[in-house]
Amino acid sequence: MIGRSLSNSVINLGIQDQYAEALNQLGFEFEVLAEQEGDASLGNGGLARFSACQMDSLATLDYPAWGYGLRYEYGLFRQIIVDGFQHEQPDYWLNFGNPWEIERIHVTYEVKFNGTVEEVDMNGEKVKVWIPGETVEAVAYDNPIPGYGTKNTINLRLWAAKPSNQFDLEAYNTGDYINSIVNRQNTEAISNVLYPDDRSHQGKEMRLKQQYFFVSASLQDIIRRFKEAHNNFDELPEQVALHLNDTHPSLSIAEIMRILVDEEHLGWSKAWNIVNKIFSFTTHTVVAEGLEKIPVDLLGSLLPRHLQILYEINSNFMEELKKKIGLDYNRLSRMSIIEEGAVKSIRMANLSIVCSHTVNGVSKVHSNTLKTKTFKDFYELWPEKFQYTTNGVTQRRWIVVSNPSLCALLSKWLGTEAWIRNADLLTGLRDHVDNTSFRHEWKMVKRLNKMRLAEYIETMSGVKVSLDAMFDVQVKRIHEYKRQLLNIFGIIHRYDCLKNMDKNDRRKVVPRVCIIGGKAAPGYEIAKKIIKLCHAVAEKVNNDADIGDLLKLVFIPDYNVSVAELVIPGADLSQHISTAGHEASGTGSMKFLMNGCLLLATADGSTVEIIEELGSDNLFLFGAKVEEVAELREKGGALKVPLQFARVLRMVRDGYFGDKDYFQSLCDTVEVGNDFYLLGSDFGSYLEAQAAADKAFVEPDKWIKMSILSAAASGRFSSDRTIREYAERTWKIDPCQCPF
Ligand code: TH1
Repeated sequence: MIGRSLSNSVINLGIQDQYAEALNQLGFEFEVLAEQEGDASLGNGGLARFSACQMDSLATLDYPAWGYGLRYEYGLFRQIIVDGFQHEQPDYWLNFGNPWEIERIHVTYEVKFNGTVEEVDMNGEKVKVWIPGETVEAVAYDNPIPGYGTKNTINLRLWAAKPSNQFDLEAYNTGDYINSIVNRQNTEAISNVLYPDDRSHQGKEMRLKQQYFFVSASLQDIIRRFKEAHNNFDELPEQVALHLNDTHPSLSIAEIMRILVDEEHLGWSKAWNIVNKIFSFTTHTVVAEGLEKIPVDLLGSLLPRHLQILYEINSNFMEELKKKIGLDYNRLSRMSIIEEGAVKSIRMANLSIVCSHTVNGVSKVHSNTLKTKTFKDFYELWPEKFQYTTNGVTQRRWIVVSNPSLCALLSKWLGTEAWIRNADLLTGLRDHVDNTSFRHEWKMVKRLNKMRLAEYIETMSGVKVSLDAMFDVQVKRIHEYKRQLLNIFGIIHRYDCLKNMDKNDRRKVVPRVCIIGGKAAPGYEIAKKIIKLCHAVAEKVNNDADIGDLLKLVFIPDYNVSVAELVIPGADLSQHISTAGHEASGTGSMKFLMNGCLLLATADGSTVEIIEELGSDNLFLFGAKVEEVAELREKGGALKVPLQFARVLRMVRDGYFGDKDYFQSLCDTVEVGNDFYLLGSDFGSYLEAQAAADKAFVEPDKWIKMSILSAAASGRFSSDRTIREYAERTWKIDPCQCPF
């Protein structure tokens, strides 16, 4: 999820001024031109954006790395809002061409599907041969990723599917010309569209095809490069580190075994010894239900040889495991790569753990959950495999590109631009926190960014907002666990209080502009209802002349990377309020932190580490802790819920915001006894945290100090730190500078 590339590229190449000057001479303004560029949205949310940040850091830190992915013709859908409802529109982002990519018409590989496996005799030895039924061609499109302050530029290679010439031959033989052309279109469809589901896996055939297509082309590319310099595979583990970014590419384990055993004839145990030294794996999810599973039937018909290989890996693993733990059948079945049951499936996470030398979590809390719950059995077996590397974000995009005025201010007061390559230097801001002119300049920068955001809000939604109000932002994918509903309930409560307040009391109230943005997966009904409720509440509140500027609610449509670049610098407060134990890491909070935005958050995911850096006095913390959640859930119907929560719920149920019937099922999800994400039990402390934020906001000096300290604490959350940890601990690679 790269977003736009122009600004980032000229900044990283260090030619920003010259480029702007050259454009000027041609009669164009850089800022205006940059906004014409469309976003590359080839992923869903945090996972995909994290990959983009990692690529930027890999390039900047001179690591010899490649990124691989799919060149979807349709990226993540565009969200439009009609009558408060989300509608999805195709993102045909290649319509005007993509100036950043280089088509490598000669870098193509055949990817095969379906067919049968036959056993043939080869020099007296029985070997398995896969006779595929369908062949597709993968064509490479290279997207250069320039590092900052280095000549090093790395490559993001994206694969597009093209029909293979084999079709033409078949058509010629059978004379079925028209059908062969239709088939061609089916094969091209493989890289057509990104699945818009964030975290839900439906066992769709096309998605599996996409995964294998991506894996097969990438591995052929990697092995071809390796073979150019080596005539056997002994050195593969020293020369190649393959990182599985979640389980989506984990079919590569079976694929590389197939290549080494069937095509390179290495023999199983030799191949296995190589394979289990080259893979490392990061899991980005928390709950077991979120883990990817592929139905055996589906896999068997699409990739028959791979299914055999997976069975063999599993059977060897089960044998080894029995030797270690004995005949504990429950545990054996929990750890098996194959899940027996109504739908027999491959557990991709188990596969990845068994075959990787390292299993990474994305934050401290997440890693603890992996060790004590999700993958407890595996942790007990291989404690040394489990590590954590906390996520990060690149300050090049999230400060330098998106907040030029803050960038200038930081360089001025730190006396250097070195923080752009070394974010730890941001701690130097702490030295100036009591300096009044620094604080004043800091405040001006925030105001400028708020102005930019206010203009955008007015253009997008027609709502005029006051710059004196606190800009309170929650932008991320819409999910029940992320609890946008808690935010909306808080806003309803605020509105209700304002309505019941006399004029004198109202004068003391801190005006708020509540900003919510994010996409719901097209099939996720509850998430879509949350978006509608947000609009229904906004409609009522924003048109209430009696309330005026005291409260506004705006939904920012089509949240994507470039919208984030505008929204994040303009936020005073941002919300990261997932039910504790559900957000593996969360990276949005790090971007806000870097931009001097205060956080209102639960102790979940990376927030726990942000607190370690920042101190709990400098953010607004609330809600149940990870270790309390299970007990609260057990209480069920006996759980204590504040009266205010019941009142807000009643208002929605009674149709105070219209669409009474439509919202009932949404209300059911948080009704006492059914409130899995614990909105009710966290509501009281949520309101307290909100009140504390209001109180701090009316003391500008205090607020600005907290804002400066937030940015000063953000260095640890640079993806440069993340990548360095991966390079040193997991991949064991050294920087490798461009020699000329
Ligand atoms: C996200 C996690 O939810 C988030 O907490 C984390 O910061 C981010 O990954 C980066 O580590 C995930 N997004 C997805 C998307 C899919 C499947 C699993 C995850 S986990 C499609």
